[in-house]
Amino acid sequence: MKLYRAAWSTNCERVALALAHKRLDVESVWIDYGDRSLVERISGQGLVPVLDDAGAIVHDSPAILAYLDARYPQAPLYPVAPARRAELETFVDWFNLVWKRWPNAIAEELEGRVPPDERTISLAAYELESALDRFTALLDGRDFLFGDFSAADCIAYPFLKFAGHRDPADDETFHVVLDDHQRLGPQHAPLAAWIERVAALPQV
Ligand SMILES: N[C@@H](CCC(=O)N[C@@H](CS)C(=O)NCC(=O)O)C(=O)O
Repeated sequence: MKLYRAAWSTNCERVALALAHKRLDVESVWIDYGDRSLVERISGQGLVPVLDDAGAIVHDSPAILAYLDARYPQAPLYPVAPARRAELETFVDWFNLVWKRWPNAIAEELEGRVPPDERTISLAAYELESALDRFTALLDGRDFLFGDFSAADCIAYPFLKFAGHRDPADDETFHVVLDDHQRLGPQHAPLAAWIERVAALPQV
């Protein structure tokens, strides 16, 4: 099994957590952001992560997590009960389709417009800060977002970890936005503890 990945990639880290959780052996193929030719050739698109499982090519991190869970059911990432699974999938979709738009919007303003639209930034910043309360509530009385470690933790951790720490060498605008706009207060102690808990888990 091969994982095509790139340095500092949040979406690749999702898969790195899942593969280690399932104790699957994988060869990492590190690509350069400036040269997507290899990834484009094998997957027909240029983004990472891409998984090559003995010729089965899967791209898009949520699709890779679902593929891995179906193909390798040990150490599950999704609940078996249909209602519980639907709840978790709803969280994954909310995170990707709603939550992610806020840091993306801020990063786009900072990188694209001169001068940036302050109203867009402040609205998205408000949503990002407010979401910290929701993640904290999800962790009330449990160690992981949906109880046991699951796809929800793989999906969210690589983005929420910036509330805890950022490697100073990682100065990508999107990551700086996640660092600047996710300030934890004492009320977020369960979220801070979860960040450290997931940080301590293995990754491939
Ligand atoms: N929906 C995709 C998004 C993949 C994606 O945006 N990957 C980033 C790395 S985290 C990438 O390849 N970025 C390069 C670019 O946008 O040029 C997923 O979740 O895997």
